[in-house]
Amino acid sequence: MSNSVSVANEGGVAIVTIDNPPVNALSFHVREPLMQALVALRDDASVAAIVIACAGRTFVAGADITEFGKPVQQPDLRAIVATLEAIAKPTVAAIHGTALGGGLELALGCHFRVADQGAKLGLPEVKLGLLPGGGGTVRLPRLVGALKAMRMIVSGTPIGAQEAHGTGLVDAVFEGDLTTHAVNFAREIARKGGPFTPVRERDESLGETDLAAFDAEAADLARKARGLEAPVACAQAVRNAVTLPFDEALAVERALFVKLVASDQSRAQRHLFFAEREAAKLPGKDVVKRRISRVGVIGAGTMGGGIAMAFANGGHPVTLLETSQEALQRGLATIEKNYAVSVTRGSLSEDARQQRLGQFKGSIDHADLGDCDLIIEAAFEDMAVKKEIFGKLDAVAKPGAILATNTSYLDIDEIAASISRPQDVLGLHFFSPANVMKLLEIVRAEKTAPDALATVVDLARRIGKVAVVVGVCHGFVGNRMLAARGSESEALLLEGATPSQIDKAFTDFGWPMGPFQMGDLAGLDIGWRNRKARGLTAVIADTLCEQGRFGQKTGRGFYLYENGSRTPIPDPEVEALIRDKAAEKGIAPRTIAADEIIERTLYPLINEGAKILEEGIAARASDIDVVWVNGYGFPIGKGGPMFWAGLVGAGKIIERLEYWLELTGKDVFKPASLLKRMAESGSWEAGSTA
Ligand code: 3H9
Repeated sequence: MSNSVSVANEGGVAIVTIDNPPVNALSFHVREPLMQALVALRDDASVAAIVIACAGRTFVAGADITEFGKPVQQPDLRAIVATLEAIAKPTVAAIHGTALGGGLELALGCHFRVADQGAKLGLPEVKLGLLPGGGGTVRLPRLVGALKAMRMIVSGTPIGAQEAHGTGLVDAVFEGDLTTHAVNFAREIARKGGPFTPVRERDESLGETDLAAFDAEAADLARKARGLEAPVACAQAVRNAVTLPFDEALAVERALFVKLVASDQSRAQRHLFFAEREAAKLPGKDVVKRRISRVGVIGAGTMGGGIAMAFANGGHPVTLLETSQEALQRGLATIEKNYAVSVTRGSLSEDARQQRLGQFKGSIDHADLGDCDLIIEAAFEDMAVKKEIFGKLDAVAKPGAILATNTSYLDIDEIAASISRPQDVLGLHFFSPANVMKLLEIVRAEKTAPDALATVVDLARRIGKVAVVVGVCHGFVGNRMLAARGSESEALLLEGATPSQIDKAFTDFGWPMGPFQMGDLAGLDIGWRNRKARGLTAVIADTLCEQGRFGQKTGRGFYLYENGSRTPIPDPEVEALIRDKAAEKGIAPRTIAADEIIERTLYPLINEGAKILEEGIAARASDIDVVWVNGYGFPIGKGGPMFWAGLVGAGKIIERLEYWLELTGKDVFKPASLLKRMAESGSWEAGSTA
């Protein structure tokens, strides 16, 4: 056989082992020998049963995503599953690790599935803008029922082995050596004798489908999909499994898959899949990482508390430091409350709550940070405050401890230069709420040691964060680009758009919310303070803040919020204020189309991204996409600002930027030279310096 597929015969049970590291994806070099092996075993009289198993850390985790968009090399997965399903002797999939996508579809081609107790099974294609294209939408409902199948396929979330057993997806769950158990299982089944019913013929649970309930839930899911095509196609395909004959439903699934795989949305989502993995890669892979056990967090406010929870959730003991017992107790009480809410909601078990709370140690003495391997300060955003804290850390932290600041804007090189160990200093810019938001900007300062950087990149991944390494500049990648967007949002207000018109243009584009809803949620006072510190103004937002309108927390901001509700209500007072300010500036209001709102706000943002790349603040255009999708809600179906710029065309973006530059004279519209090179070469690569 080939290196990727091998066959052994254990007393009449054939074991077909797939070995294609790292995740046993069904690449062409696996499919070809797998098909040959199945055909040979089908016709081999010495074989009474067949087990399909995998070497390494997991069962097949899916089709090979790198092959999408290229001509399909036969045999494809569908042909393999059809061949497998037609074998008259019993076939058993032995699942450990993750049976995902095409991997689970392969297992659904078997008569039986057995799983290791730690295994996970799912069809996550929707996360790549696809639907399962190897028969998953038609076979899974036949085992677990249509409603459960739709939920699994539309969410893409895998289920554990025990749950899979309960739903009928898995026939047995084992502890210990899975292949041995699977062989014994197969032998026993073969001994009892057939006929063995393939999944395609098992439609007992389909008859129970309540189509009205199914359609109601599908409609709700479609609404939540916010313009994404894949979740809608997934639900449609599962419905077909109920209403159409098997082969017809399979043919429609195929047609939908072919359409989606060629769509911009799926291309965007596949781009993001690889971008997130690429972002975690640093040059000089072999650097020895530092050991991180205890983590210190300075500041028990919203940010510090969230950061502390993120590490406790990741299994790290945490020392939480405050300036007074009172502030410390307040911070710890909030953490306790947050965990209690998770238990009430059912997302955390009582055991896990106690275990996590057990990780915390509170203190008001810097000396207690002496046994921490990583210390993150999340104190007030002020250079003098930060320098004072770092001075204290310099005195108490153990040698080799990594000293991090959670600053959103400040110059980390300046902080590092103020202490005796700049090589240990870096930025860890978490996004609020830090225990929930996935993005972490890791800021490499001028003197940060490579091993310190590699350590936090690795650590971030282990606590479930999506990490992007960025360089030092005001606002790093995310907030610097946000500022470029923000100044134009305000300008559009003065020219005649209302906050709700602008926000609607954003949500229609696919954002979860627009800039003004976002500002009200985050608190307008944050940006106000930051602008004042830098001598900047934003006339509307500043006036709202002067009136005490800080957003949701004060019940009033760009919108009104009644009785603690989070639903924004347009406020005539704010609209009058905008008109007054515009009149003061001599700006006559005009009607502004949604297209203009998008290009005036997003093209400057992309332009700033190009400048960031040019300066080497981000290493890759795809890193910027990862920041925007995971930290700011950029629509995944558009792949992030830089990917989307490629779809729109850099030439068109430059043309529009130049138009607005001529009209307004503003710097944000001055096209970056990298944007011009992108227009010529079609690639951001040309200017990437890091
Ligand atoms: C599908 O199956 C369609 C079918 O329905 C129809 C077909 C007709 N292909 O994530 P990791 C690479 S769609 C190619 O860091 P982990 C990944 O890029 C597919 N490459 O590991 C990385 O490469 P590198 C449905 C893949 O342990 C390396 O493997 N399946 C694939 O944290 C390690 O990955 C999915 O969507 C792939 N399918 O997590 C599952 N998968 O080292 C996608 C991974 O060069 N995969 N790579 O950066 C995953 O969710 C995670 O990789 C997994 C392991 C949970 C399996």
